[in-house]
Amino acid sequence: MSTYVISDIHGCYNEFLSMLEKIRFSGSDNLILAGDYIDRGKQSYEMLRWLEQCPPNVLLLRGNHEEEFVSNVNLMQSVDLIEELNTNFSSHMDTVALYESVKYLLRQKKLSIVYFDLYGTIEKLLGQNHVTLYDLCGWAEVIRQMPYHWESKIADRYYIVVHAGYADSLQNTGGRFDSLEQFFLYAREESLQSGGAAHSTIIAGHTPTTARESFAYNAGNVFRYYDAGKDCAFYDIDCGCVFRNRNLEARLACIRLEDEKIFYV
Ligand SMILES: [Mn+2]
Repeated sequence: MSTYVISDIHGCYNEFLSMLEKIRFSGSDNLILAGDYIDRGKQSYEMLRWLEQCPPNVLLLRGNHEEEFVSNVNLMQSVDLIEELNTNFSSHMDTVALYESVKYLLRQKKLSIVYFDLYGTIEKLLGQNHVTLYDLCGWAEVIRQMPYHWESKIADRYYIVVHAGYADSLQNTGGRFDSLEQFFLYAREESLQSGGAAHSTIIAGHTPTTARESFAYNAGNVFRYYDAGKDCAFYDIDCGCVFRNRNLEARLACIRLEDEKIFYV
């Protein structure tokens, strides 16, 4: 039995399946997915369908892109109520009309929100996959069940898996985050500067190791940093898979916690 972690699939469903094949993932293994299943990539729909029927030995954690997806769906539901649109949740055409209403109200600056469907994922789900508000609400509900982090002892080491970074209190994070949850979802170099936990290994994603300007740049290899003072290791396993069409270094990574072996596709 092994425990695997993958992060930042971003709609790269085929690569995700290739990875499951490569690690010969089976019913006796566990898999932790560290969030950002959707947006940017071509197969967000396939990922969402996979999430809604994912096997019991898979733990789904939340990424910032999921959090934002829920906000988008919440906004659509609010507009439906406030504008009294009486959207039929099972009607694709009604859902498209509601989407257009939200866009219209945003253009008219009649909503307090600036961003809506920033990556065009909902537009694509509507245009290519003919989804309905019922589908969108179902996926939002799956996401609302997702915890922000997971922790457990494996082979005498304490492991924490989280989307972006881990901190046990907001105190030392310099006031840049409103809540610990925001830190879990959005931390970048802060996860090294003010995050961490004593005698632990943290596995996160969020910052592509293909981004040359980022703290975690490592030419598309998994980034590892060890803080000897805290005895805390930090892994960034987001190797930028979704950018592979414009970056030769980009790929999907997976780490096995029992021996910290890394796999790539
Ligand atoms: Mn992210």
